[in-house]
Amino acid sequence: MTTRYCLHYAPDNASLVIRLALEELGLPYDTLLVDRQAEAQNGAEYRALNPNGLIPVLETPDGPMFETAAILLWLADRHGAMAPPVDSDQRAGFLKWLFFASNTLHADLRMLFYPHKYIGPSLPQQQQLRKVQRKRLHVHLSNLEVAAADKPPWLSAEEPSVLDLYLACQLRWMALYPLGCDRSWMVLKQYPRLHDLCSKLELRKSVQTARIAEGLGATPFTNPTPANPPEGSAT
Ligand SMILES: N[C@@H](CCC(=O)N[C@@H](CS)C(=O)NCC(=O)O)C(=O)O
Repeated sequence: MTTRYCLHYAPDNASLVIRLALEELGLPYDTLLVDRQAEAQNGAEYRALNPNGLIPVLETPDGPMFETAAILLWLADRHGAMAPPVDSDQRAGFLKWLFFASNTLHADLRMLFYPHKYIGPSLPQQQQLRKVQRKRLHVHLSNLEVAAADKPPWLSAEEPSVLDLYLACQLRWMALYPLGCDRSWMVLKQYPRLHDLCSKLELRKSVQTARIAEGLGATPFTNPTPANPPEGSAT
């Protein structure tokens, strides 16, 4: 029997990466909206699935999973696609950048989006943290751009890897959030190989499906506009 997954999601949240992976893998799934306006991610029901109160959660036959990269790797391994297999000579390169995307890039992005959670309520301090984070993110993207130059099959290749999806979504969020803040610092074309990856992904059916489901606009990665979802809200 084919497993039917259940994705706890909010539009344009990290759950978008998992939706894209499920679509690419052609797996059956249902979605359950996490109402961010009501802070449902902090409610007892949601914390029973993810005690950290973070979106996404994917319900699997092995129990609820959280942490975007863990879910991506699990799906790729379980379904034998979108990542180099364990015995491949490409596995090491793929894993190191996947972990980087999760524990450094995404973690740094969170500080840009939620500075109060890291440095407290002082606005000047939050501004300072954001300034530092923007510089860090530029360095990270420059390093990824260099890694992409070698054209590894798990980065910017014709067939997307779970890492490609994760990076494209993070590039989108960097260019869009936080709404109402200066975002001119992020110009994707400064990173032509990452731009190329985003352009290629935008042609995929998975992206078109997610665009409609989450109201992401015509060019969600190369020229993102704020989400206008049919249900729920991004923040
Ligand atoms: N490390 C987590 C981060 C997930 C994350 O930052 N989720 C955001 C939505 S994009 C969230 O739940 N934000 C709500 C909050 O921080 O209260 C992962 O990789 O899944």
